[in-house]
Amino acid sequence: LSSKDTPISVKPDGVQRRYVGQIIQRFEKRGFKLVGLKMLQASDGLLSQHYRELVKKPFYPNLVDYMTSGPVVAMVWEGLNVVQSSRRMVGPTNPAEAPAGTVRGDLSLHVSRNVVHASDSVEGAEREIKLWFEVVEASAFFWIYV
Ligand code: DAT
Ligand code: MG
Repeated sequence: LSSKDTPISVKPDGVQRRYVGQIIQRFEKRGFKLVGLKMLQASDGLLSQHYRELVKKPFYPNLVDYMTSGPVVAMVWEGLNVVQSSRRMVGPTNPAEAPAGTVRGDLSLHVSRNVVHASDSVEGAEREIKLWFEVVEASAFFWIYV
């Protein structure tokens, strides 16, 4: 794992609203490289580890209902300063505070339907990649996340 990798996920509302392609395009245009991609139905167990700091929050049951309401498109992106830069591209947690030009600012309105996930730190990115993906050597020259 490298600090040049970060997970980005399209949440169920983003998939349902057909935003997967647009979201991928934003990160490709910026210059990041897609190194992992899969569609999956998140389980309660996976989410309780992913959102382990939030399980006691009053909104947590709603968060799980939302995150399990349909498939998620989970990705890993690679590139210079990708954790911080992708987080900036995604925008603040609450779309009401997200500037236009950010994914959340352009595509969403409400904190409980904020379209994408991005990690907020290198440590968090590493932890989440390990939780959601396996890394495999695809050839002598590169590794991919599956
Ligand atoms: P982020 O997704 O920007 O990293 P977070 O890690 O603090 O934000 O929270 C994870 C998700 O939980 C967030 O995308 C939406 C939901 N959430 C956070 N705060 C919330 C709140 N006050 N009310 C409802 N949902 C909230
Ligand atoms: Mg977070």
